[in-house]
Amino acid sequence: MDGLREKYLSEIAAAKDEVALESVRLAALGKKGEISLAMQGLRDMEPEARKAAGAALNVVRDEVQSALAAAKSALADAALAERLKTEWLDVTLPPRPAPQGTIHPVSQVTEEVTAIFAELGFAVEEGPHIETDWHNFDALNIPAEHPTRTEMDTFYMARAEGDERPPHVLRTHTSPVQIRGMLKHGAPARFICPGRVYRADYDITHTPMFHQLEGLAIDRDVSMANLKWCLEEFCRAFFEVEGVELRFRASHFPFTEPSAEVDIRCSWAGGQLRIGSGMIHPNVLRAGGIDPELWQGFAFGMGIDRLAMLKYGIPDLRAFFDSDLRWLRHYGFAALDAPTAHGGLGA
Ligand code: 2U9
Repeated sequence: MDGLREKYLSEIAAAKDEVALESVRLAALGKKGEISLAMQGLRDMEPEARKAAGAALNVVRDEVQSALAAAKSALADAALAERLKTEWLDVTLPPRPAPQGTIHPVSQVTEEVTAIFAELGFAVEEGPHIETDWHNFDALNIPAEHPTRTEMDTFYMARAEGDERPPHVLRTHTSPVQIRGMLKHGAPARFICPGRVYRADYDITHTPMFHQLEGLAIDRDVSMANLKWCLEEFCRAFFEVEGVELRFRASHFPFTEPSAEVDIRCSWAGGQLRIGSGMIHPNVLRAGGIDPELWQGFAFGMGIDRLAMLKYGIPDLRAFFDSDLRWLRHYGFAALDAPTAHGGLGA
């Protein structure tokens, strides 16, 4: 008995892994294992001797069994500890590789203005960047001889040879999106159109592609008073200052009548923002399929890039489109820093 006990306890202690341990278990306690066979051998013994040997053998079997269980759990613990050494993960570390890009100020400001106008009940409309000249000019009451139509200002798309239809243009403002929105939804309507626009212009303050935000509200009795309140409310929310100074002065646009320009003094940025606005011209309402005898509306337009420059103190417009990662790391925003009206809009 002692021989069996010593033999298996030392084999168990020497087993290096669970496979080795299993073969010790089989050798000792398997169907043909040494201890199992010895227990079967008890049957041929005299009752007295069987009783004593049986009891001793049970003790050995129990001891070997519990040594096996203990060794098994120790080996499993050791295997797990070994795995954890290579598979640990510090979930408090920032993600790697470190993100290279950030949210561009234009994207951030677009989200900000969308959040503000959403609070005021404006939906968002989007449309094509390549437009028919009807949607971009005619529908907006811009006469055929108007200077913005010249190739000096507008990018015209080439037509195939022999195709005599008027050429498409890269939209010069987001106004055609508003025409499409009016044709699609009818009146009453309230939506904004943020997006890229294109003009053949390049100097310190102009880039051939820039971003506009336009908006309109059409109802039976919408007035300039509603327009003024709306723009004041917007400026207060966007610049997050109470005493924003706004000045309305008469202006002229083909698509609005009467028209007003709003100058916003941004003393903190040492600059000024101009918002064009007015009551939508009856010809424009008609082009949008809306009866000007029944409905009226206001519209406004402003530059998103300019909004970003003033709010975040970015001096040079052209750097917006240089794709310079150092600039983007400096002026960009964290991806999880999404603007909401309730959570604070800016950084
Ligand atoms: C429809 C009817 C009217 C939108 C308007 C302006 C005046 C305007 C400029 C400001 C700075 C463009 O980015 S900018 O250069 N915009 O002056 N925009 S009224 O009027 C509309 C638009 C669509 C159907």
